[in-house]
Amino acid sequence: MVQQSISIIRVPFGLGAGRPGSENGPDSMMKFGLVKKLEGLGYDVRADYNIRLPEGIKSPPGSKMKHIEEVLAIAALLGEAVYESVEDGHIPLVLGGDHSIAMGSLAGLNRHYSNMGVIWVDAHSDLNTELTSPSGNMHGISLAVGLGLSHIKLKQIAEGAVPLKAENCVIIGARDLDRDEKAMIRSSGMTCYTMHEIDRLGIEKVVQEALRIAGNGTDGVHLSFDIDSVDPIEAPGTGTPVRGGLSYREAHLLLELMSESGRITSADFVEVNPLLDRNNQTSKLAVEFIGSLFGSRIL
Ligand code: HAR
Ligand code: MN
Ligand code: MN
Ligand code: MN
Repeated sequence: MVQQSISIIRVPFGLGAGRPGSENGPDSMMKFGLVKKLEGLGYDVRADYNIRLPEGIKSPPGSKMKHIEEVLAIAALLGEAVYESVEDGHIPLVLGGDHSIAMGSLAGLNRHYSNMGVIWVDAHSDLNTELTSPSGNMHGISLAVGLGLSHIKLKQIAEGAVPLKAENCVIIGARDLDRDEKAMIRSSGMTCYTMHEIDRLGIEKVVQEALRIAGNGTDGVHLSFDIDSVDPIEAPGTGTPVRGGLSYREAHLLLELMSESGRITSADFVEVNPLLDRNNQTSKLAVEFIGSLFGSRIL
């Protein structure tokens, strides 16, 4: 069997969020042993991408969406890196940064996969557009961009990228949705498992269904994991914590089931904010969770 290789792509960028700190996420996850953990699981690990904002890119003051030019510049560079790594046969593992960077992952992956499914694990749905965003924060619109619902199109980020199909996109863990986002979920026909459904159905059933929906007729499944999906008791180090989230055990099982399925072809881990953390517990948790996604088992 050929050894599988993971390409870690660091994106130390936090301007898509409303508060600073998530730009330190990649370094923090690296510091708490991510490479060693993945190597210990038998992967060949490359960590050669570090996506940085080029000099001189600055949004005009007063634009409704804050730091839009910076976000789009990072997305274009990340899209290139993700595309290159997946074309080279590596599994892209993108470390954020705030969740606006997912636009870059989606655009780049979209050039390689012709019909990709997405599982978006998040307290939020990130389905605002520039018209509906209550905050102007770019991390609140990234899934809308992926679905072609925003004026910002994936093809502006990576040439040839087409929108995702709503029928192959699934949100898990939602519990803080804006009014227009709720309408968007209903009208788009995508699947959203809120915490309410997780409580009623159980996380195992939800994950099985999500994998089925995102995997149905698709040639790849991208997992975009926002650490604020996890309850702030376990993951306090994040910019927009919302109580009532996934327990440690639910999040852990979710990632193990995704690993077991063999369906996940790339992943983002975003919104880890070391400045807001307590004793680095969120960074360490993220490293542990990435291990679960890549096959770490209790026994
Ligand atoms: N829905 C709100 C907005 O658009 C809050 C978004 C919160 N951000 C995230 N993304 N962490 O998941 O501003
Ligand atoms: Mn190469
Ligand atoms: Mn998010
Ligand atoms: Mn979120």
